[in-house]
Amino acid sequence: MKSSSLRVVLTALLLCSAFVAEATAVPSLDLVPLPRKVEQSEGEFRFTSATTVYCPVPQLRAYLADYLPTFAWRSVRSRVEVRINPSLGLPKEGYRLSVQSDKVLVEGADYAGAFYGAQTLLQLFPPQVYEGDFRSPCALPCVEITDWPEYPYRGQHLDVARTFMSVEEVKEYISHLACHKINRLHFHLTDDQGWRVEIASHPELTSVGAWRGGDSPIWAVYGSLDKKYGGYYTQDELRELVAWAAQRAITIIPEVDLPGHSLAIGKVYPEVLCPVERDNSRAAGYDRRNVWCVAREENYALLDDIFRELSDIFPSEWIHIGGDEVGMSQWKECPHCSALYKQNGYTDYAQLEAHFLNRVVEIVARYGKRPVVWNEAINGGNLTREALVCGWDGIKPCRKSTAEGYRTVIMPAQWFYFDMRQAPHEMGHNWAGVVSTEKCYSFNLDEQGFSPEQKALVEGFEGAFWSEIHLSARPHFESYVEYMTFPRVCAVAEIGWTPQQLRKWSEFEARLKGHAGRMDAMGIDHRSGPAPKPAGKVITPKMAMTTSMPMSKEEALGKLSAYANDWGYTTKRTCHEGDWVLWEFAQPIDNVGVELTTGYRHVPRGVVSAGVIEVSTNGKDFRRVADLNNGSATIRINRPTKAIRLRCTATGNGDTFVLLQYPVIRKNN
Ligand code: TNX
Repeated sequence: MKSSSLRVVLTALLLCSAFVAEATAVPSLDLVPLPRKVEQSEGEFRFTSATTVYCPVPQLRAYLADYLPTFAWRSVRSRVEVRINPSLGLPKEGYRLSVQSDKVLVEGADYAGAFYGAQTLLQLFPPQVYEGDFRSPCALPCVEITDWPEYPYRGQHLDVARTFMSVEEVKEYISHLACHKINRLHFHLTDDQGWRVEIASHPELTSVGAWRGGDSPIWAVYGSLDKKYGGYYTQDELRELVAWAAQRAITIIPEVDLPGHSLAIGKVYPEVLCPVERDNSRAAGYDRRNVWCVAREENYALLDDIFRELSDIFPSEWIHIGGDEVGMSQWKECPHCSALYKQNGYTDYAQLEAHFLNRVVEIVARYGKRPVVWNEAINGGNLTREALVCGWDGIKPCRKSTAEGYRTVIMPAQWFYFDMRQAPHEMGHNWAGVVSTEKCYSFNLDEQGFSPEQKALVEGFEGAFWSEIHLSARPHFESYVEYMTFPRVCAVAEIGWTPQQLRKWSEFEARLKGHAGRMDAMGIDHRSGPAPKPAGKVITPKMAMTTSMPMSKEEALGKLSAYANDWGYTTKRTCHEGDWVLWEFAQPIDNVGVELTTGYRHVPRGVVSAGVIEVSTNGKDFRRVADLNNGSATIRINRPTKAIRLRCTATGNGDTFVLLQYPVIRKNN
């Protein structure tokens, strides 16, 4: 064999062995999200206390120093370098990482690229690196990685309106997302239950609008029903968050949800709502109008103030202006809105919504911003194509939005809503089904019927954490938001980062096992292991359920008495003090636990907001055994019991109904 061909064979063998090594001998790196191109080879780079690191990007150096404090941060070139190199020829956010036995080099196409290269580098360390202050000597495996994201938008949504989170909590959340190469935080700052951003020109928005319950004009709902609850961010705090996120290559996109979901601002400035008379008797007198009047010209001046200040706080080129779930009956009843509707020749109130939003688009454009909207905003057909659309309400609206030429963030609830439960017997909503990590990871644009043209309009993906349940879960489940977010957001990160053809659930699942150690070290209380099983066998003893409240449906009480409707039934009005619900058993029940729920299971909405639970052994004399907590109580029955009664001790629950459920009765183990 000639020496040149020998070299070819040897090279081929070497390549082969490198390839085989990758498949078998070389340990899996468990990288999440999976980089585009990874070539592992034998050998390692030894990090010791004498290793120095050179990072000429001060912001990034400061970030890395929290993880790798022992290594001298030299201002001279070192064996380990992390830097920006715009002439790499890689797309935005791309990086190259090379670990050789004598040198480690991370080069990013831009700041984000260098940051992501550094993240992949950290994933090569033992998980303890995430505990901070990492000082042990260790070996990094030799590897060459070339990587860049498939999509420019890899987002996570956070609802701090229903449940407020402190600046420190949000910072921690952002830090955890950044380790997964998530680059957008969609910050849901306003909703019916609270206004959380300080607007200096309108201080009442937070002094009044950030609070619910107690003496607030915004009634309590979703937990904390017996006291005033809320909180908000000052502009200084928000600027601190923006800087924190920017250091982690995350852009915060603030959302002010308009023109619906505006009960809070409507309680502060009732004049922004349509001047319509409503019958509020079903809600014990509480006015629940929550939609901006489109025809009131002063409203746009107020919105100008709001978006001027917001634009100054948030450097993001995008601002989310809402557009979901608008109660349009208020416009139909409003003389001014219906006149405007006629004057424009509209045939659908969705056109009036777009009319309103187009005016808001003009306002944000004045401050150099581009609009993001929820998918309903395009239903009228007249919303500017400038808008970026968040497709949440199923896959159809995502297809519609891309078919109509809108750039779209894909986040249909059935795959991307992290307020849905992760297994059947866990906490969480279920209106969009069970959303396991596998379900989320399985999302595939091709399988969902997107054409190449439609795919080209996909900006990226986003997980959503809505927080109706967060507040009531927190007292007994401090880390609820982490548990609901991780590891599902790891799946979103990979869907957005890694090309579809490189993604495979079984491999992701295996990598996730290794990655779990990193999340542990980060202090994330992520979900893992098998789903919990319910405790105790459920029994359905014969009973009759009655109530003082009028039911919406004739058959309701019969069905509930037969344990027949898992969703519950609504009453015709909210609860009043003195209302009662009674469960009478044909044979006394004993040695059981009884879960009594008013409102949605897992979500304290439509609840009896305050009440007591009483039990009776003879069906006549009752003894108080518990107070309702967020509309629910679990009691232990240890003697033969004929009847259980719920007695309501307050009027109103912020809603127009109470949702009644049958009791869940479990045999004591
Ligand atoms: C629908 S998603 C909503 C939210 C709720 C969520 C609960 C969207 C744009 N609107 O207001 O929090 O469902 O899953």
